[in-house]
Amino acid sequence: MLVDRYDPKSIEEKWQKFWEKSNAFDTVINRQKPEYYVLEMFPYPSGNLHMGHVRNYSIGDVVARFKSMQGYNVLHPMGWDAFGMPAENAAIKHGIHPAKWTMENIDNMRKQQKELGLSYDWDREVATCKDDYYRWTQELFLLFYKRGLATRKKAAVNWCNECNTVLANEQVIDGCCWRCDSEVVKKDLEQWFFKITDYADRLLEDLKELNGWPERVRTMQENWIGRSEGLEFAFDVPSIQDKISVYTTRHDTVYGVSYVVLAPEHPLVEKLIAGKTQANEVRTFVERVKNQTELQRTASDMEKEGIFTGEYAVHPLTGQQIPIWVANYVLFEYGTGAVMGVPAHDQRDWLFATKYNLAKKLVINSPAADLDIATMQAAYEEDGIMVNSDICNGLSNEQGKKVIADKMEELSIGSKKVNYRLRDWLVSRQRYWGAPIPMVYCQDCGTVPVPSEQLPVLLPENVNFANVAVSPLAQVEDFVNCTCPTCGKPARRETDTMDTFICSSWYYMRYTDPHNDKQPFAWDKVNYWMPVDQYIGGIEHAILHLLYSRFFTKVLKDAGLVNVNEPFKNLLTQGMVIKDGAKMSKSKGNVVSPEEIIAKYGADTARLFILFAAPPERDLEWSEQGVDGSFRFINRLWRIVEHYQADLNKGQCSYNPEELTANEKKLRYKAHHTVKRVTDDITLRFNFNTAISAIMELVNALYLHKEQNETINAGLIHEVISQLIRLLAPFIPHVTEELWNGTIDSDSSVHKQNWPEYAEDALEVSEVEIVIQFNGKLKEKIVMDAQLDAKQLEEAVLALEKVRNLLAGKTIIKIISVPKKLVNIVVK
Ligand code: ANZ
Ligand code: ZN
Repeated sequence: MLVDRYDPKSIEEKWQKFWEKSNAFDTVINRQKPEYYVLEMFPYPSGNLHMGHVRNYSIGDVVARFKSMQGYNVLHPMGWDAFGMPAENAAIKHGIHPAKWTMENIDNMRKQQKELGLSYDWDREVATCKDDYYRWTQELFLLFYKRGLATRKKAAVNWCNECNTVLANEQVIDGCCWRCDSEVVKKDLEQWFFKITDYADRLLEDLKELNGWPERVRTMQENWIGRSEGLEFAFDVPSIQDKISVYTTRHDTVYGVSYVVLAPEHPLVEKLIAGKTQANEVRTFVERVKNQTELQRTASDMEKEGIFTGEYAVHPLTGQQIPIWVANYVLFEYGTGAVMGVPAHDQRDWLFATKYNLAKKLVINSPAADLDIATMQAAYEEDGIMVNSDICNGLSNEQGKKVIADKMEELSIGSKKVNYRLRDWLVSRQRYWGAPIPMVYCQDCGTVPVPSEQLPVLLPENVNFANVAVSPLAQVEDFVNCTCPTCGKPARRETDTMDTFICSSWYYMRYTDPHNDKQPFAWDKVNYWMPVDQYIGGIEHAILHLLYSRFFTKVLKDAGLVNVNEPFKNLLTQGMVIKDGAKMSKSKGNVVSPEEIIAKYGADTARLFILFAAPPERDLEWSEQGVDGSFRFINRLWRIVEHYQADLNKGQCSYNPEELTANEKKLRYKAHHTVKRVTDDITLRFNFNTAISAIMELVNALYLHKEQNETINAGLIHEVISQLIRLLAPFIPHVTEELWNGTIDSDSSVHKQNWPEYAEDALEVSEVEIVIQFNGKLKEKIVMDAQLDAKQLEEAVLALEKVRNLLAGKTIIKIISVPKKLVNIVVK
């Protein structure tokens, strides 16, 4: 029995307890059913859920519950991306241990998630900071090492002074730290790298397979990988008996070279200036530029700076003397760290040559109008016809590219080359709260991996967080001093920890076998569930997490641990939650806390509002009236079901569709039509907002039906309300459970029901709107009997008075009649 007033608080607590006790969402492998893996990006345990989380999880929960009702075996897990800086900062600031801080936050956020009624299989929960998880992260690190994909090398790396640690390239956003937004500087350090560049071509190529990803994300990854096809060739520098290799994608302009530029970090710089009068001046320049950020060096609106080395190179095709410069805009890490300067055809070089008075030579002429270098105001970067280019004169520059590349290859001066913008992934961090890198340095044996059976390398608990200048682990003697696993002599342990993006690169596979203590996951389990069918998360991970996870999956596939090539088949990037025109965030002070909304209206209202207010991929504007409207809708739903409950309690009885009254037919049509619309909206587009508004219309139709009819067709009402409750179950799981339980069936859960299906015959409408055209132009729209065939329809239309009037004085040439749609009369 239903009470007469909707009371979210008692209902929600009751059903949450019930689901938990009955293990309602526990998942096991079941080969009788098709499987479906839906996943929301696991959160960092910051302490409290925000509306962005609520949105993310509500979307995932609808998909999970919908697919489950459709007969899929659904995996829907949740866990914690639990290592990382904020925990450590809390330790530094408030003296609370990162482990304690993290676990308390997890407890609180899990409680909040449970209050939202999310259908997670909690038995599969993982936290990356627990040793039963990071033990396997360490194992995977060793696997990368064994496969030659983890290497330690010295490089100029990104350093954040605020976070006191290095950062990967992907974590530097516009020259600033992704986490704290302070400026990133370069430091020469020895660090661990994952060789993601070995997979650059596959990461790029396989983007084509990802049809279920937003185009935007694929493009972002494509640009980040940045494949370019060019030519690498060398200029001789006789005075130092050496060569300068350059990489160019515009070798068609090679006859227009007027200088060669080295990156300040280039090893030849010192050799070129040794003993020269300007040596010190160049050195001062180099030191200054090295401290500039990459952004300062490359942004197009930043002034380029350079200095002449005093030396000349020999042009390989013309034999000309070419001055050698050093400039800030050449990056050491890209290509060969040196470029040929072609002022006439590269705007950056144009500005540089203008500033330093270097020669400009036109070698590509515009096909539209002759160019003159003396009057040009900017570089000509377009395609054109080659001039001043010896054997290539008269060719298109595309043809010229080929001729020059072939010639250089023939003369063994150069070779065609593919370059990627993608750099290796810097994975070591000088921080405490991460998975320790399982390596040991021994004087005799060198770098020695910790043997698998000695894992985990546990994080020591007693650590000094006060001295932030030195990595915390490096200050723990007991941790640092160890014995070499190979020779048993005293050795030193690696004190860096892993980038937390390593932990999050494989968690979705661990979910498939979370309690395995022999391996990261078992072959049969991971392959039963993988790939993730639907992944849902924020666009901010378009490159970072999503690229790393793709890389991980490919490496693990090569290592024979999993048999999929790509981890995430479909990706949905949800929009932001906006309030008063700005992203809802603490710093903007416009936060509405989920707890507050749940306390006031209940979780079902919060979920319904969030799902109804905007399609998942669009930004969602928070609105108090909207929340209130959702609450009122649930109340309305409650009252109509309550109104009919006596009839519903009788159980299902049959009705004969042929014997329905016109009003009953209309209601039946509306209900079945709604089932179709909602199913399509969810399946084809995840358009939850339009699905919900269709359901709202059905509720309106029920109210209208109630007003218009004194007699009740119990069979029909039972069918319609049973459909209605099931349609709403994925969106508002608590109240639908209560309604189902109180009226349709007190012995079963609505969430274990089949998704409603529609009967084709119910969709047949008795009347339809017919469009009447004259010579293809719309004249009238008239509601007519839907059963008319083409001939009958034509006759009926011609019999209409309006049509007869329109026809007066005209001759009919032809009539096109399409049943249920239109009649087009061709007249003269
Ligand atoms: C000569 C030239 C003439 C260029 C011209 C362009 C236009 P992508 O497509 O990104 O690979 N380049 C090469 N290495 C560089 C480095 N380490 N730092 C800064 N710039 C570098 O770009 C390749 C082009 O970027 C190359 O082609 C080179 O400039 C520049 F009319 O060479 B080009
Ligand atoms: Zn040793």
